[in-house]
Amino acid sequence: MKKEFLDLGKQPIANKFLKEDEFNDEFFFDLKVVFDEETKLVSLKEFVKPELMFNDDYKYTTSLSTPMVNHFKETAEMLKMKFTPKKVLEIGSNDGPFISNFPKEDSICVEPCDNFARVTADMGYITSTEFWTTELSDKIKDSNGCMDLIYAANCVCHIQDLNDAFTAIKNLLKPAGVFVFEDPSLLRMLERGSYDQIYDEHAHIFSVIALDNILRDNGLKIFSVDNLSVHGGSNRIYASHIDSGTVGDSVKQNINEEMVFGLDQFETYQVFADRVKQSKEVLNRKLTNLTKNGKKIVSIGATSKSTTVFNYCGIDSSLIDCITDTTPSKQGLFSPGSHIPVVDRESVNLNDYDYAFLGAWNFKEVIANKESDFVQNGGKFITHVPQVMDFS
Ligand code: JHZ
Repeated sequence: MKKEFLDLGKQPIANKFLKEDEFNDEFFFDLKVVFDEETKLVSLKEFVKPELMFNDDYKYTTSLSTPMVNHFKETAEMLKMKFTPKKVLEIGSNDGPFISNFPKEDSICVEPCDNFARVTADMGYITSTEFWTTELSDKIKDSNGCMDLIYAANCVCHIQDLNDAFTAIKNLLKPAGVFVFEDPSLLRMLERGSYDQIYDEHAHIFSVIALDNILRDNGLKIFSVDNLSVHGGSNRIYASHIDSGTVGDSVKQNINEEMVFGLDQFETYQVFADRVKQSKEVLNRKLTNLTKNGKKIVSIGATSKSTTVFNYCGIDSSLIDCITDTTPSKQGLFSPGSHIPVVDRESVNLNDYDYAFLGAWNFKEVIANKESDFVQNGGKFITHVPQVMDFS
């Protein structure tokens, strides 16, 4: 049985930055979150049609994030060393920072956002623009055979029908092949109070407990887990066919840690929901008081996460002047739902502001280093993770 524990209100498409003339037609849905007592999976109550989120207009561009480009290069080198894969497939390849580390003749991309699929196709990789399904895995199997390595980063948690997604993996994985995927960690989200990991694209937030249950139901098993710092705390899951190889200690350790925290218990999520409600009140009050006292606030990073925060906490352009973002395709547009202008960092003198909210709190150190001049001039950062606070 699925039990609801959190209601984040009406939310728009998190990555759909808008022009002013699109404000009136904006799509909203109820962002509610449920816990499945049986599989222990945390999911959205209502899924948004994938085509509304992942299309030719998708804005999140992986290669514009230098820390993530380095992360994918290191990950690719590590996987090559560990598994010496020949045939590689990446699901959700975006503009290719992971797959570009593998030879074109033996690698395949799956990317339903046409704007990014064109990039990897132009680089010379076979690229399918279909969503990841059993049907697609059949087609790839017929034309290219089975894979040694199937990889996906920040993508499996976007797939609504996990049973179909994992059946498709099983179908296309060689008997000794590995399926490696990384997504935000539910444990880190609960520890850090980072409820903004929840938005339309994230159909599920994974615990190792739930993934182990669902992968096993589909003839696969987890044999290793890496805990990563990227995206505010993620897990990299290594899975294989259920009858292949042994299970490493990291799997038991992660499951134990999650059990001790109570990720298998509904009550844990009720406690989290109370913390989220409090965080909303404190953040709204803080920004409102600062504005009343004549302070000017900017936000850094027009993230999917900040779409959740701004819409849930009722934060709009009366509280935050503008959002700076390094992604050219977001600049000149307005943030989803809250309609705050998104501008190029270079067009803003940060010293005109008293406070900078960290929409991209997951890059806190990178941003604080870049913006040391702002702090030297008396500027302060505001974050809501792990709790609402300012710091310099
Ligand atoms: P970032 C996206 O989430 C969406 P978002 C997606 N669903 C997902 O799962 C994760 O990524 C992986 C900008 N920036 O990475 C660049 C600055 O402006 O936190 C980005 O637009 N200045 C696929 O959107 C944004 O912030 C900077 O100094 O929550 C960061 O987005 C830096 C470092 C970044 O992902």
